[in-house]
Amino acid sequence: MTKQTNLQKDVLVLNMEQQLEEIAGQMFGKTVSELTDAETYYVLLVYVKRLMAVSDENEGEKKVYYISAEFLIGKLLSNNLINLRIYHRVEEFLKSKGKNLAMIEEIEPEPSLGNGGLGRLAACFLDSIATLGFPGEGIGLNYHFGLFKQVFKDRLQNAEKNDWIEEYSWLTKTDVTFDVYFGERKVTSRLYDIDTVGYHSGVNKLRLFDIESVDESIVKDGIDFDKEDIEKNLTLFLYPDDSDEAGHLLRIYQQYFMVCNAAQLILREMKEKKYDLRKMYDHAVIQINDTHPTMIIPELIRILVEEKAFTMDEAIEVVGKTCAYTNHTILAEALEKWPLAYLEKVVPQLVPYIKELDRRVSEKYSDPKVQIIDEDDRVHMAHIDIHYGFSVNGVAAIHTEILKDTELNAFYKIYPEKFNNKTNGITFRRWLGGCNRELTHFLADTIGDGFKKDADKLEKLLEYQDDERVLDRLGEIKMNRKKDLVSYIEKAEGITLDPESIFDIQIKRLHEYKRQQMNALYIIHKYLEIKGGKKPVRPLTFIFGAKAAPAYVIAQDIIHLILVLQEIVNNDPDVSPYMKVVMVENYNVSYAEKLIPACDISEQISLASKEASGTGNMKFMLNGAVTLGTSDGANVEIHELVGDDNIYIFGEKSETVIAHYEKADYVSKEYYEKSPVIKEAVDFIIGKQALAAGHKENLERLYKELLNKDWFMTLLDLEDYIAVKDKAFADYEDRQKWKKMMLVNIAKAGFFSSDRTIAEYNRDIWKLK
Ligand code: 26Y
Repeated sequence: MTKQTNLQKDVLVLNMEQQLEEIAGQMFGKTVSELTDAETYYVLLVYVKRLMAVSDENEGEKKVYYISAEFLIGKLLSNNLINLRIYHRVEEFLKSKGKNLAMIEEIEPEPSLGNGGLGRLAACFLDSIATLGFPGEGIGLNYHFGLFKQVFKDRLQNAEKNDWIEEYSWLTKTDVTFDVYFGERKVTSRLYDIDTVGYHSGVNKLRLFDIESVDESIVKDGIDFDKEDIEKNLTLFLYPDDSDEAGHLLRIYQQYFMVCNAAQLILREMKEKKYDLRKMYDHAVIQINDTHPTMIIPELIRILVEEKAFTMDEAIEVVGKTCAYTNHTILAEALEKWPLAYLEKVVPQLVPYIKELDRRVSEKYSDPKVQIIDEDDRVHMAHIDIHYGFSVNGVAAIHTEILKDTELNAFYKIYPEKFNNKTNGITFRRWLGGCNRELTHFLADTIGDGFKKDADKLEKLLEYQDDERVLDRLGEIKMNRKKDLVSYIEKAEGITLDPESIFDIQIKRLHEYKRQQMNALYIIHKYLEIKGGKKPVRPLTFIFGAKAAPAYVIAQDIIHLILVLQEIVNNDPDVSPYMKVVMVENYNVSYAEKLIPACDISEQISLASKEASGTGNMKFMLNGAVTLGTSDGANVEIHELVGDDNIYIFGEKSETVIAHYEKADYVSKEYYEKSPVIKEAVDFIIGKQALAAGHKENLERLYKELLNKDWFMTLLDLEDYIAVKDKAFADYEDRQKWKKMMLVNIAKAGFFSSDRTIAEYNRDIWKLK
């Protein structure tokens, strides 16, 4: 943090125009006006990277290491320009050269380093950690193809490799390499960095490890590759298919590779700064993002014992005071349990340590629910985190309560002091400033720009809830975003939408618990109503975006059903003037940035107790959408903040749902037989029309699943969902009242700034200066 680097940065900012001309000359032998949009993007990339390289780093005596299998960072150009506070100047300069910055932003490929909420949360956290000036870094893997690219063919999802890394990219190759041992077998890693600059603040780093010997050419036919060739495949994909043993092993290889590198990086820094390892916890706190990085605990203990002359007791104590765990789910299938035999194969050196950690637990506690290694010799990764870390947090109030009361109750009884809640948040720099500039300017003009540093100041907007001019401007801005989205979808999907219709949007990973199938059943119901002559007052537009894990069969079937409905509804001349269905292809962060500002109704309809938090719900609210949701995850807190009048809540509460699971007394067929409305909608799935547009195998499988299993209780809430959704559509017609609801939602969104979340992590867990 020398004066000189500050000066260097100031000079670069001051001479922005000259710098860009110089880089354009060096890279392309052109002046800026002569550049294509693509060339302009690379010139900006090089300039911004230079700027960040000479910016101050956030420094301090203690640092947070956020280890995560996913960092869903999204495109970085505009975010970096915003945080460096030069967006406007760059935009104006480019305009003077006949260029449009928004169009140039489109050129950037989106990094494919995450799959959903957990990864996007990690990205929002990096932004807030840097913005609050905390020293911290993210540590993860540099997946070459990351999450697959989704392509629809024949109304089915196809997975293709997502080749996102270009010659010029935000990645910076470093000269840091480490040896990583899988038993006797040695591989060499290479560290790449991505600078993450805070808003009006210093720079931190995202550390992404790669393997030197990776070979992209082994991927054939979509996303197929030899799962056993670790040296070549280790960092190709995020969550490789684990439906066979080789896939399981590959995930363990990836996880160990990630944490072994993380441990070496952290210990190297301890040494460089001459910190006392016996006081590691005074200088480092490791946040373990779900169980994917759990092996950092035995790995650090192993290194301290084998290489740093710690006793086992000492190592366990120091590591235990350094590591904290975040739980993101209560779904059993997502709580990782690795067979001991697999760990023996991949990382035999860790097994004695895991056994010792298990032995100490079983010596103290007899309850089988808290053991690390169970009777079937499976290692419960979360149990390692809870016994051997100092903090366990859930990601929304209701989620943390469920962890304490049911899922992790046995642990809560042992360690009540470790449990704490950290309700998720989102970075407003991307999810307001970046994706809705017009709204941001309007808010700043109306209530001042204090909200940019202190999100709670958005509450000032409440003073304008009866101001017709403000309400009308909010309505106008929403209409502008809807028009933007309409032109984008026209180009991207070839479907024409009506901006005057109500935009009802559900975008998130495809999972049965999130209940996209319930939304689809509503659409069928509406379709049949319109066919029967009952037309909605205003046309309705139902938009979906979702990727399904390639091995998740029912999820694929749900996508198929939605695409079949899209086909039937949009091509039926009796119906299409009144409703449209679109499932956008390859939903990702960049698409979300276009969809969210254009949304009227935000679908957050998970089965109560199943969605740990959700963060899309927060992004929608901030952009003036009204939530239609269950009492689940952060919806509960949104409800408390905006009050009954500014949200649509339906469905059974989590206690009821949990009781159904405990008693195993939910029978979906009973709901089907009891209700003609439900029956009609479900039967449509295997009716003549659907079968003509879709595939029998997929549709029948889904139909049977709903009737005979319905593990996530779609039919339980369907009637209430229909009633409350119809009410929301009717209320939309009182335009002034609706705009007031929009205003209240925006005004109350401040709580969901990830700056608040990170301040809480720091206050209760990290304790950085
Ligand atoms: C099975 C396995 C390896 C696995 C892969 C990915 C397990 C879990 C995940 C991802 C989980 C995830 O994204 N969870 C979401 O985390 C968000 C941030 O806390 C929550 O808002 C959201 O409710 C939760 O589903």
